[in-house]
Amino acid sequence: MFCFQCEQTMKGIACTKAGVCGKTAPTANLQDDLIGALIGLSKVVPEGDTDSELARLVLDGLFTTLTNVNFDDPAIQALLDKVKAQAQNVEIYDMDKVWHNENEDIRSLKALILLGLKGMAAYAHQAAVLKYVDTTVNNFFFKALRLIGDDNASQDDLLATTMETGKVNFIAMELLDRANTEVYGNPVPVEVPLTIEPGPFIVISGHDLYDLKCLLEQTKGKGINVYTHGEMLPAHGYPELKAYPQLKGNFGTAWQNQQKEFKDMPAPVLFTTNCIMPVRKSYADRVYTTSVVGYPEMQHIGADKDFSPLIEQALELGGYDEPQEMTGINGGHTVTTGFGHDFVLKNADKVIEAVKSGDLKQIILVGGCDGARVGRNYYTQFVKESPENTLILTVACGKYRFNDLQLGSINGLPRMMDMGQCNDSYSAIKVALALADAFDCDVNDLPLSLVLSWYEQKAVSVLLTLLSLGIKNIHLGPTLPAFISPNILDFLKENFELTPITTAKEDLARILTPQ
Ligand code: FSO
Ligand code: SF4
Repeated sequence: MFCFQCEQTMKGIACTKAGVCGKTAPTANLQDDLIGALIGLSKVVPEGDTDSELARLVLDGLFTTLTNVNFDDPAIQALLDKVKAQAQNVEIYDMDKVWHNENEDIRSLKALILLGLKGMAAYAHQAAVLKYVDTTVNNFFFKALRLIGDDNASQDDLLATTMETGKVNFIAMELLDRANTEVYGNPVPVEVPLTIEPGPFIVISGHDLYDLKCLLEQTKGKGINVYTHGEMLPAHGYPELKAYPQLKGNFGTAWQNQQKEFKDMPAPVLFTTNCIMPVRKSYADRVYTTSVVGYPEMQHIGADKDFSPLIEQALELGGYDEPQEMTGINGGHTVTTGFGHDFVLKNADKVIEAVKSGDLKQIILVGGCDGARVGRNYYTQFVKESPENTLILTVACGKYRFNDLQLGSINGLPRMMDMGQCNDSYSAIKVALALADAFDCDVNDLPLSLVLSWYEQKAVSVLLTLLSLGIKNIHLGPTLPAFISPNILDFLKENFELTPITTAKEDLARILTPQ
């Protein structure tokens, strides 16, 4: 096996014997075959003519191979068979030609494109579930896969396609934003309790709001409470979802703590997307997967979204007898979310006024994934030490490091605003572009800094989007991706001023010093 797609890759180089994430070598090889088959398929499909069913298969295939999504070989094999059945002459492209390409810059660019595609597939998949599809996005998957499978692809072509991946991912994120806000309404700010009430409950993890909606419908009037987990937290802000009285609060913190947090939980948990970790015996009887998620021997809920097995088990287990006062990482009892672009832009005058009066010196997006690496406490320190004249915007699961802190307010706006899941980076970009308009300046001249944390491939696609929009001076951590070669890194540093994080103190000082 060879895999270096995520931040926790072995020794910062690659997993070659088994994945640090728990992925076995046979599973990794099967996933490579699936990608190879998708590349093979892209070569036999007429260009620019992808029907939506075929595109959906590509989304399923790519999403399945994201970090912490599917560990179940029979499920991956079934998808592989489905791809091969699409045309008579689908050849499985040998992925070793990518992973072990003797030109490390070509390998690096092909990896950047492929991993960006995987992230984008996750977003397009979530949108497609709500029947929102986009032809440009769908066609691009095939075009980019073809290029990855082209042994003579030039560095220039690959570089151009890397940037195009970012551009198209922006369309995919916009599509998903439209899907979520049109179907569930524009998010509104909401305070979410971390206390678990007595009685039966179900925990729902991952990013898919449709799965949550189905679960809320099916638990109506059954005396079962529903708690979000991980990236599902921002669901509380959507009017159509928060209207369900049994959607009570949020359970636990970010994905990497699940093995500890689910251990004694008297309730079932549903994984709708990443991040599922190797399931420990202590809670294996309570884990359910759906959609592209899979784990050996766990019960999988199919496309009919019949959640009755979870509902029955929740009732049987009965939940806690007493309220469980759980807290965030910093001891807080509640967290807030729901600060999407609609809310922030409606309050843009307050932000603009605060900047003009000097009350607000810098807006800082501290966003991205969480993970197990110790160095990630940088993000907690960064937010804790950010001065009172800064506004912290955040997205994705890295926020669990600081989202229970009380940071006060500026001009009536909370100093920390959770804009949502990683895909809601779209909201942050939309706000940044609108502010640039209002100040009549380039987005890079705004009092705005980006301090990002990455873990898996959705972060890669978001980073490519930011670069494709010409957004510079991004601070990236906790470590740099193994798949970026020294030359490509130099290119990114020179052209986009991409900067590795240092210490919270140093980076804050640099960000807050006028250039
Ligand atoms: Fe986190 Fe996992 Fe959203 Fe990622 S839950 S790490 S960027 O999958 O998707 O932020
Ligand atoms: Fe290793 Fe990450 Fe790949 Fe898992 S997903 S095998 S941890 S690089």
